[in-house]
Amino acid sequence: MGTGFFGTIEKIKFEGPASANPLAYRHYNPDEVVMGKRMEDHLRFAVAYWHTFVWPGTDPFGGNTFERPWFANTMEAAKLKADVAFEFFQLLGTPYYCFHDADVRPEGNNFAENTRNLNEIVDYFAGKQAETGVKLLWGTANLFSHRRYMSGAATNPDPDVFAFAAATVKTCLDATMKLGGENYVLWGGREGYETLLNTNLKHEMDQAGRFLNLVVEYKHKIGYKGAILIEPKPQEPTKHQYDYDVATVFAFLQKYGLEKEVKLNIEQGHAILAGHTFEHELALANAYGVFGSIDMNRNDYQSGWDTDQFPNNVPEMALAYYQVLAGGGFTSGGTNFDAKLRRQSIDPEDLLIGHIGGMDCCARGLKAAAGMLEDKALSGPLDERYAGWKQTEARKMLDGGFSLEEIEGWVLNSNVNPLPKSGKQEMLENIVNRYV
Ligand code: XUL
Ligand code: CO
Repeated sequence: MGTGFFGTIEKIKFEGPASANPLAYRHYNPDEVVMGKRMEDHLRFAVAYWHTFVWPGTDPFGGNTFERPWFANTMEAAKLKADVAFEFFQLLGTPYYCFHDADVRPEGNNFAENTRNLNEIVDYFAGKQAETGVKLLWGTANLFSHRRYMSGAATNPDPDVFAFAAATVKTCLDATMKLGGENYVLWGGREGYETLLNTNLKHEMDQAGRFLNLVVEYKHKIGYKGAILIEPKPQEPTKHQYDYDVATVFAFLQKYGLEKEVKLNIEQGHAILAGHTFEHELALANAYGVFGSIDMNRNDYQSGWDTDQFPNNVPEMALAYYQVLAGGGFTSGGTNFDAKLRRQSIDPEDLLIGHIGGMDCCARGLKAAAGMLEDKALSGPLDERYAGWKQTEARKMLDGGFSLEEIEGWVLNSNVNPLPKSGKQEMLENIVNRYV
């Protein structure tokens, strides 16, 4: 017996591009083979528990617009929420989900109560996962909503908060491992500052470095095989977040000796907030060897804020999946929809429709990206542009075989006299438009 929350809606099926059924996939066809791999195995979709089942539709001017029967701080409500969530995953056919501890368990009065509640719900989830085959893409700890975290968690001036947060991450890593979670994510919720007037920046960075080292040490101690991922974001909630973007996080990882231990979960909307394109952030993570997973949710380009909307811009997604595929595709990572409905979308079916649209757009982006890669439509011209570096002298310049004086000698003796060449941007943009 189901919960009845989604009424008579049945499992969402692929009906092809001509279908006008809002409760069908037009492009996401899990078994379709793209570049030798099933679409489902490429995209590895995950539903975000928090936005889909916890967010009540508030904004700064108004309270809840969503009324869900599980909105109560009790274990009974948490289990009803889990029942609905797993029904939802099955209706959509999404293979994965993600959660924060605070999304899934009632809030307790202290650490011991929180842990007891989390463990009870983890056992409940384990049963649901076994029943349905749905898997955990990543777990994480909410170290930002409770008022104890108002001045940060790992970077709080108060060591008691650091300790509470560290102990909480331990329990969440235990929970993630128990549920077979393939990654553990740390987004630096309130790890940042509002004003330097009350902030010892160097002390806080050292705290954050120690905190992450503790997590990595514990991961190895318990033999957790999943990836530890940091999710960059430049601002919101704090004015300046320490994990600003991929470049900033990589420098942080290097400084604290973690660049081989930790990878990145890159969110589309956060990349835009940082003044980058999503593909820039993905390309940089690939270049540094720290790409892990993605949160595929966009912002409203006019609002300049983190609106966490479902993706709907196929050309942007094609360029994003191009980077993902060019880097070899996901290993432990996947495509998590860290996306919420608009607060007027109050019907249960809206939850499905939001995800269906996002999944269809991702599928179109993936197919376009695969087409470009298979045809070498972009990599061909790119290889040609850099072909000069295959020459003997060029290789010597790069691999240390030439000093500055030797380069001077080569330029003089061979009369090196470069001629400018077209960058062909418009031609390349037109090529992309042929595929999307
Ligand atoms: C916040 C955000 C988080 C993380 C998980 O902007 O993206 O939901 O994805 O804590
Ligand atoms: Co996110």
